[in-house]
Amino acid sequence: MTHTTSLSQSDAQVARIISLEEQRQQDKLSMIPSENFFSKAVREAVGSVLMHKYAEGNVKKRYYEGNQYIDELELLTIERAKKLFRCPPDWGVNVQALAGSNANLAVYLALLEIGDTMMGMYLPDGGHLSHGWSHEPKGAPDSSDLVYEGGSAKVNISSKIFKTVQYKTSPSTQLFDYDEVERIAMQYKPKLLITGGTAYPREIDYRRMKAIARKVGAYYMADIAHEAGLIAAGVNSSPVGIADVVTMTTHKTLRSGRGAIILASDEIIKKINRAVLPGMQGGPFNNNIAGICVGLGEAMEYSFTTYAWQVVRNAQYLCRELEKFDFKIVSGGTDKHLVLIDLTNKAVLGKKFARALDYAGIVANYNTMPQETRSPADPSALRMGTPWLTTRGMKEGEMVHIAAWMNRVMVVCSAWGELDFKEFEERVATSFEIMQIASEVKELCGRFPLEF
Ligand code: DSN
Repeated sequence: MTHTTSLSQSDAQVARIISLEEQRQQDKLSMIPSENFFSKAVREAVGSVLMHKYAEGNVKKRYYEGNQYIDELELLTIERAKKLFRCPPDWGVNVQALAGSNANLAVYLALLEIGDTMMGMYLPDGGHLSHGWSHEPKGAPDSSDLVYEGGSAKVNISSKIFKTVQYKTSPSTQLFDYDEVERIAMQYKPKLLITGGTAYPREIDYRRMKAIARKVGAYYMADIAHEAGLIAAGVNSSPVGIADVVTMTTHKTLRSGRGAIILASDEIIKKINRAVLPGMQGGPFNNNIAGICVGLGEAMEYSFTTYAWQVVRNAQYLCRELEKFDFKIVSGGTDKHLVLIDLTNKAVLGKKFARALDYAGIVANYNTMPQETRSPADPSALRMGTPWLTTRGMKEGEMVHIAAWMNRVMVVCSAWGELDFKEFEERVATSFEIMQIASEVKELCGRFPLEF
């Protein structure tokens, strides 16, 4: 074996795993809203020789020699991000944070002192771990109050080093009650107000949030990880130029490989750059930055705007079709790529339904929901999304089939809703009807092949 031997010749075990994963992606409907399928160009850039180079520091201020081309790449990525997200002229960009949580932590380290208070969305309602999560070790948190102060079990590093307080969605609408968010902010006086998360299907009023932050003297950070591509395309509204800092991951709706981008005023971005390095990371992953750069280039094309509109249309159509089968959609619909289904009126809840759907070839994830009464390990809801299917070229007609298949899966497995998880899975795995649905799903996928 030499340095130039191909993977299939040098490591049959890893080659086999990759080939099986390719087949899985090809044959199933990937509907986890935070996933997408990247172009060959993005994947080529990520797999390139750029991964060999150390580039600690910022453009033209590196601690290692030989970074002429890495500088050029990082600068190009920054310029593309500024253009795509329509940054004000006095805003800067960081593309080095390795992932979304790192990006958020870098913002906290740049803007807060240890022990300061941050205020974000309540995790079970659809917030994100990195916005601060702690809870009492036993029992579900009290769901009657619209504010959550956390508990003694500090789960995320953000809650270990900062005080975290969280606002919930309104129990009647499952939407933000901005007056209530303002009341909570006035009471707790956070130094940082955060919006964004993983399962809020509606647009956020960024101007209102900024006004609340301003009123209490807080910075405002908008985490747009999920909807970054929709914002870039102008399909969702943008917090850029409104919030003090905007963070995002690049691999969800933005379809640009794995990584993160931080946008902020030049003054704030300087602090953030220092928080990323030397604050918490070493050398950036240049190959991932190249993937981001290529993805941003793709997102500037007209076809990406069409794609983003179709992502939302597909999600909205899916909601409509699911409602015909008495699936309850959290907040009554979606403005985005994601759909949260409240299964409390069904015989099978999120965890079992997600597993049954996977056997049927539809890959989603179980999720908590507003007013959740169950554990996050076995919650009431199912979260789905349309970014990947839309990349495959699927449209409204395919959503009709998907909703009907989902209903068939629910009808079949409802009879086993009371079984424990292991027994439930055994029934599902041997069900002729589920196998039949899986083969219909595979046939549909075959008509929208992925190019590996
Ligand atoms: N894991 C991501 C998601 O699925 O939404 C968030 O980090």
